[in-house]
Amino acid sequence: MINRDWAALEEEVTSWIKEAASQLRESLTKPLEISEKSAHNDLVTNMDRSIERFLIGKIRTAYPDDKIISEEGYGDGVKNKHGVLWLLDPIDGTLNFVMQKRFFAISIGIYENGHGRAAFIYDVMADELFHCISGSGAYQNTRKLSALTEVAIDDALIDLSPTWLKPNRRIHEEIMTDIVRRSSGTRAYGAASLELAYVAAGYLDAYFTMRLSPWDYGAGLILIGEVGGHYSRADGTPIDILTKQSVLAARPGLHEYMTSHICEQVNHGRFISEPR
Ligand code: 2AM
Ligand code: CA
Ligand code: CA
Ligand code: CA
Repeated sequence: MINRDWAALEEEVTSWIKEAASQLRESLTKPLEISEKSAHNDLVTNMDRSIERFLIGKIRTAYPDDKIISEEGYGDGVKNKHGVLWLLDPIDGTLNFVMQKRFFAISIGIYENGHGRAAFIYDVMADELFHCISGSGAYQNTRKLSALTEVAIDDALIDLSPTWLKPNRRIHEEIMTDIVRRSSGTRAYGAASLELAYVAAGYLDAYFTMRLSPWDYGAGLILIGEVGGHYSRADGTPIDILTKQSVLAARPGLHEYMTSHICEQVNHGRFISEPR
C-alpha cells in the first residue's frame, strides 16, 4: 500500500474543488464557448477544458507520480491500474450546465492498485459535497450517510438514463419497460456522478445506464461501496475501472434482483450490448 495521508488529501482536494466551483459559478455570468463532440447533444465548453486543466495542474504538482484519466484529454494514457489513479470529470452534466445552469458536478474518484480510496462529487450550484475516504464513512457535506438497507422493487425509485429510448440503444426496450412497470417510480437527472451519489445517500434506490466512462462512475462507485451498496455491469459481471461499460448500482438485494432479472430476459432472447 502507498503511504499517504488521506485525511490531508481530502482537505486539499476539497479546497481545489471549491476553487474550481467558484470559477464555474463565475463563468455562468458570461457567454460560454460551446462546441459539439460526437452529436448535437454531446457538448463541451471552454469551462470543461479549463476546469480539467486547473484540477490536473493541482494533482500533478501535489502528486507527480499519480496517473489521471479524465474526459477532455489532458490526462495520461493509462493502460493499467498500478499505483494511484485519479478518475476526473471536470463537469459532469455538461448539458445541464449549458441548458439549466444547475445540476452539474465536479467528480473525482481516487483508486490505489484498482481499489477505491477516496471520492468527491460536488454539486456546484447546490453547494453539496458527497465525499468519502474508504473505511471512514461517506458524507453529504458534514452529514454522515447511513448504511443502505434492502428495498423491494415495487417500493423502489429507480434512475434510468433515457438512452434506452434512443435509436442506438444497447438494451432491448422490453427489459427497461419491465423495470419501469415494476418500480415505484423512475427518474433521470442527467449527471451520472450525482445520480450515483443519490443512490449512496438513499435518495434513489438504483441507478442504471448502458454506457458510462471511468470519469463518470469512478467516484460514485466508491461512495456506494462505502455505504454497502452493490454495483456491477448490467449482467452482474464486475466493472473494470479502465473502460466504458454499463453500470447498475443499487441497494443490496435490489441490485441482485435487477441483474438476475436482466440475465433471465437475455436468456429468453432479449439483447444487451456493452460499449466497445
Ligand atoms: P457528461 O455531462 O460529463 O458528458 C448524461 O446522461 C450523463 O451521461 C452525464 O453524466 C454525461 O456526462 C454522461 N455521458 C456519458 N457519455 C455521454 C455521451 N456520449 N454524451 C452525453 N453524455 C454522456
Ligand atoms: Ca461530456
Ligand atoms: Ca460525465
Ligand atoms: Ca464531463
